[in-house]
Amino acid sequence: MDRVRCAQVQRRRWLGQRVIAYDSLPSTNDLAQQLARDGAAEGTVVIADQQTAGRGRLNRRWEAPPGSSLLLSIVFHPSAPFHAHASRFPMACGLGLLEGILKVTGVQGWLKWPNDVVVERASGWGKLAGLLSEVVLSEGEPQALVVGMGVNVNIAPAVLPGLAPNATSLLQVTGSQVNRTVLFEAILDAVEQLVDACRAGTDVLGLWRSKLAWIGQPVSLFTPDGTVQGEMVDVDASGALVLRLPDGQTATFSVGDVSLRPAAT
Ligand code: BT5
Repeated sequence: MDRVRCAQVQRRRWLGQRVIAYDSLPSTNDLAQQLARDGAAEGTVVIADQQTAGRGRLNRRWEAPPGSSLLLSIVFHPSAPFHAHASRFPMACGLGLLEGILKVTGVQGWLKWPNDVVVERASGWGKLAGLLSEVVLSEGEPQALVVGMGVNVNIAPAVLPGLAPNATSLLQVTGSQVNRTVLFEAILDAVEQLVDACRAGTDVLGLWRSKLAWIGQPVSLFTPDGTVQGEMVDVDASGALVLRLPDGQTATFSVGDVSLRPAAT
């Protein structure tokens, strides 16, 4: 198994100046949250070759065979007003993932709202990566933001269906092994530049929207309150999903899972 060779990753600026690497951890997001509570600087990165309790949103599982993936979490300290800035950093991370993957492998991914990375395959859309953004609270106030990324890099095609029905990997898409150290560095570079741009006043919402899959298409949205069918019209200024419902009205959703629906014939 190749290792992610963090010592070879040249970090000149703030993101990844401190990289804490483990063979195995319960969840990189849990450790990054703990470090953020203990005062870890912005740009601290936690990375592991294996997670024993990797999490997705809504406490779902994130599974990856040891040494096959990039499993990492980044600590951010968004400036005040916290939520205005914090809403853009996960977008910057999603865009940085797309950019790093494209640069190293030539694979053009898309973002699936709210922040998965998907690719189009002959057999349909496949999920290549997922992001998990969590706010770290201190006495009820937001103190830091942790963004976790799980990227399926060298997962053998035969293993993928056991992870999730639509899981894919860079190995499956490209047919070759990808050097995880090189990909790690490219993703950090791209995220660093995008977050710098946010801090300098650029709103990444427009770019993020331009990379969203399925705008204008019929989708199903699975929410904690049930399933909604509609056309994916847009995202609003906060990044929430705007659907046109069958009665012609639009409705906005901030939580849920989207899946593409075949157009009615
Ligand atoms: C996500 O959640 O997609 C966010 C995943 C974030 C994982 C990273 S790894 C580093 C950091 N530390 C953590 O503990 N987590 C973060 P969600 O949209 O809820 O998707 C979860 C669903 O994806 C599961 O219910 C499965 O169906 C599916 N799934 C699990 N493992 C997968 C994989 N390797 N590839 C594709 N799909 C997967």
